[in-house]
Amino acid sequence: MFNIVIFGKPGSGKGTQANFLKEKYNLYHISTGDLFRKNISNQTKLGIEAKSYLDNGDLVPDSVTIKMLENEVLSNKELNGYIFDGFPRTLNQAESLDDFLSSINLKINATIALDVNEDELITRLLDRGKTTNRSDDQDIEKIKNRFNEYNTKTSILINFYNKQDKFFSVDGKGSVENITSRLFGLVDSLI
Ligand code: B4P
Repeated sequence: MFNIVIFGKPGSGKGTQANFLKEKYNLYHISTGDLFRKNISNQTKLGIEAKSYLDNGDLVPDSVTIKMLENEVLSNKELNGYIFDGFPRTLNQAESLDDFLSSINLKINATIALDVNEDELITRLLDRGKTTNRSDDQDIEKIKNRFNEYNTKTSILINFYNKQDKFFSVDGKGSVENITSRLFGLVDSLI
């Protein structure tokens, strides 16, 4: 199996590119953001708990997120691997993911970051906010809070995966097609 973490700041295109990667390499795509939004729209207990965090652009507590991720992996085992989109986002999540995967004889093969500057990200997220009902995309202060969450809690994972020789960065600016080609080139060289 080949398991990928797709990594980057909010709006860097993780979800967009994960959709192409999953098709080409027959991977199961797990987006923690999408899982939370599905639970919120179905008004499940998990969704009710997560809603205020998403609305404010805060990270949902690890206690909730890690269990949800593990259940999703265990329920979907048939494909060539997993693409983890938006997970891990804290050191605790990254360590838990390594421990959990190792308990089922799997590991992360590569963490691939999409590198995009914050000005471009603000433009992308506000644009999406005009056409969807995502409240976290409609307010610049909430977007800045999401960057702050990334900078204080998530960016340390670059070092975590670098130490394991699993961290790769791809230029995330330009057309979606060009970025997809860069990602395919990188993954082909690693498989
Ligand atoms: P996510 O759903 O992961 O949202 P994201 O980081 O904003 O999006 P992504 O990077 O996937 O960007 P996308 O491709 O959509 O998280 C939302 C919230 O959920 C978090 O703030 C947090 O509260 C919670 N959460 C999720 N996971 C968690 C975890 N592990 N722990 C705790 N909390 C968690 O692209 C963005 C936009 O850019 C789109 O409109 C897209 O069309 C556009 N775009 C993409 N590529 C482009 C390109 N090349 N050029 C121009 N536009 C582009």
